[in-house]
Amino acid sequence: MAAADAVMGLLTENVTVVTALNEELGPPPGLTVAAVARRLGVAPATLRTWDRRYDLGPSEHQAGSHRRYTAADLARLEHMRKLVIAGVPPADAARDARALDLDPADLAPVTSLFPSTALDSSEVDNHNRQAGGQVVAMPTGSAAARGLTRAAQALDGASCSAIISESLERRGVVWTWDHLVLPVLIGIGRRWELTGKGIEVEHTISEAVTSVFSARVRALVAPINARAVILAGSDEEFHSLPLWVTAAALAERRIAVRMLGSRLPSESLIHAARRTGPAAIFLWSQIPGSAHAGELACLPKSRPTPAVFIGGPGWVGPIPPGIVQVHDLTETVTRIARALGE
Ligand code: B12
Repeated sequence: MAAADAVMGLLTENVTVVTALNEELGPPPGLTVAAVARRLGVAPATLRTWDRRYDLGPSEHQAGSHRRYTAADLARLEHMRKLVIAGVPPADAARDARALDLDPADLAPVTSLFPSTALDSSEVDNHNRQAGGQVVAMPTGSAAARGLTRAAQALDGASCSAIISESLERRGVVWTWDHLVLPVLIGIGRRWELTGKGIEVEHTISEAVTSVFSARVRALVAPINARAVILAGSDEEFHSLPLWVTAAALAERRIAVRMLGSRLPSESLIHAARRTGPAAIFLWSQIPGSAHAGELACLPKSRPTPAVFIGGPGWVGPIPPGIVQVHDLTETVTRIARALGE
């Protein structure tokens, strides 16, 4: 009897969910603005603008009800979003999206496109406002930087990686970091600082940056350095992107590194330095006050003595003699290469 009650309870619950879903979907076929916004990762206001300005709105219309997006509308909007993320001006992207030759047979039925965890339109607006994501003003930098910001805000890691990879192919590691990735990271960090929201956006871009730059590092064959170069983050330091970009920039010069990652305890650093006898050590600390430069005085004095570089805003205290603070990627890579005799 108890089991039967439980089954009845579940059934009732399911009916409620399905009813809510059907209400959200409205009379099929058709998706609401909220549903499409959620699927594309853009604000509903953006969809309304695209409708008004570029005639990319919902084509389903039934008297007395809100207009609904069809699967074809959604395909055009997805195309539009991809092009905008890739840096194509919105008017051109919209022209391209409107001209798409779509075969209805290739499109998924609209009812299969909606996730079961539906939010209503006010919830989506609210979610977007809070997400530190979709409603952030775009940076005024290059089209690629705007595209990268949009892709990160849409939690679209694949597009982030594609944009970064394309820039790497064309302009190399240093340019890509200084002019594409860094401004976007700083913008995203500012957003978090102002709202306390958007860690998921930080994670999306961080994963993309790490995977693209680390792939560069792995692709290095026949490095020119015989002696090791150690890269590591200070104890309790989570930020690792500057380490990966440094490794990738060195790989571009055919210099291999021993990447020891973020949060390396001091004893482990000392141990690693003893074991590998490096020519250079580069340590990153991001969070201000989190790393004490004075503690580095206890690094082993192997012969020949390694060149020790520290970078990032996290270091405090007097810097022991022989340790050099570096201030940007170019300086870091140049000094490490010099320490290797390059
Ligand atoms: C991505 C990111 C994360 C990711 C890190 C992922 C990863 N694998 O690295 C995650 C989500 C884990 C994270 C966590 C945190 N983060 Co965070 N994060 C960032 C973000 C967006 C980018 C970090 C980064 O790589 N920056 C690139 C560096 C190089 O930027 P920069 O130091 O500003 O660059 C200057 C110089 O260092 C120099 N420079 C530039 N490039 C290079 C390269 C080299 C080699 C050298 C030597 C110098 C150099 O030029 C710049 C001059 O303006 C920054 C925003 C920002 N402005 O950096 C916040 C930021 C660093 N994070 C911040 C904070 C507070 C945190 C957290 C404490 C809370 C949180 N947001 O979750 C935690 C905990 C971290 C911890 N305990 O260590 C704050 C730090 C504020 C402060 N002044 O204390 C920042 C600045 C955000 C902000 N605007 O408030 N974060």
